[in-house]
Amino acid sequence: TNEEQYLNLLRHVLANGSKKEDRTGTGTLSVFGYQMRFDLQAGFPLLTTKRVPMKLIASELLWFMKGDTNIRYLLQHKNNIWNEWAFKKWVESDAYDGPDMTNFGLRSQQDEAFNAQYQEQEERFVDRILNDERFAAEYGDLGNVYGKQWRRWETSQGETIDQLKNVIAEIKKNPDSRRLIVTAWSPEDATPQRSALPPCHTLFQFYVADNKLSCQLYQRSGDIFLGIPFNIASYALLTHMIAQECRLEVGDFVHTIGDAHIYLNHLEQIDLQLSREQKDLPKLKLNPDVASVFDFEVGDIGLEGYAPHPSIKAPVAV
Ligand code: DHF
Ligand code: TMP
Repeated sequence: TNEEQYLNLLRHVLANGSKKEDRTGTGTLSVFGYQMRFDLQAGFPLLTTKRVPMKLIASELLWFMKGDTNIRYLLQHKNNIWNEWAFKKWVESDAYDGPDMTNFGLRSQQDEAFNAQYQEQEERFVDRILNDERFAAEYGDLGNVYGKQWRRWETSQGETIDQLKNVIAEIKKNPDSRRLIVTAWSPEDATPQRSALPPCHTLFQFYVADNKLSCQLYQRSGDIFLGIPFNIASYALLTHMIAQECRLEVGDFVHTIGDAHIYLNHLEQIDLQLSREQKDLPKLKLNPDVASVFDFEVGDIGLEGYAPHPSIKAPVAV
């Protein structure tokens, strides 16, 4: 089944992963190169062995599709999943004059008193992004992340390329093309100065056969417990939306991962998840009246029959 693909990835990395240190100082079990395939006709690939918040996946994807890179939109949709990376830029800037937040991700997990300080600073930050437009413009922006790369790619000639719009036009005009690619990775931008987090989903490609639209993602780095369940659902949703506009059925989502890792502070959560029985996958319900992918709003995206096991909390490595 679809969910089995993911559960097998968990088992595979637990059994075969190498102990590997990482940028965040957390430590991981990791394998290099892994592929999953989800048949989108067999149900929407949202995990049922833990609750995955579809509303957050939808608002994040719409944010990318609008070409927006400022977390203000996410916060207005009560979506906090990118806060830490904007906050990091803020506390590392010259304008920040609060208590020292160096390495806040790890320290907040180890030190109660520090965690209280950190929570307070992050709350203030979020408040200011929501209420102070000038502050938001300066410190809410994550730089050259997905929205920018998909919709407003900058060439060395100073032109911009709308990769997402172009690829959709090409799917309609030339569905047999083998060049249906959107890339987020730019060697120029993959530096800490130019993007808060160099794109994890590096490149994706579409494919049409038998009147079905398939999508494959190459993800250079995957946090298997936290990020990957979001990424699977997000690209599955994107494929459904584009298929609707192009009047195609959906085919497969193929997910290829480079460094596929389990953070060492997620092991207990994963044991719990693997002890649970899978349930039936939900069905995605898109408003059929939306004719262009760029017109979708959160309310046009619904799920039917999602009755998962409870969510499982885990710390995110920053
Ligand atoms: N860094 C790391 N280390 N892992 C990531 O997965 C990750 N993902 C990013 C940015 N940086 C990252 C963007 N996507 C969550 C999920 C996806 C995501 C960021 C965070 C997350 O924390 N999910 C929680 C609940 C979120 C909530 O309810 O607010 C989860 O349990 O799925
Ligand atoms: P890295 O830049 O050192 O690879 O760190 C990025 C971390 O974020 C890594 O654990 C992968 C994870 N991640 C995902 O799994 N999915 C995502 O969509 C994003 C943005 C990050």
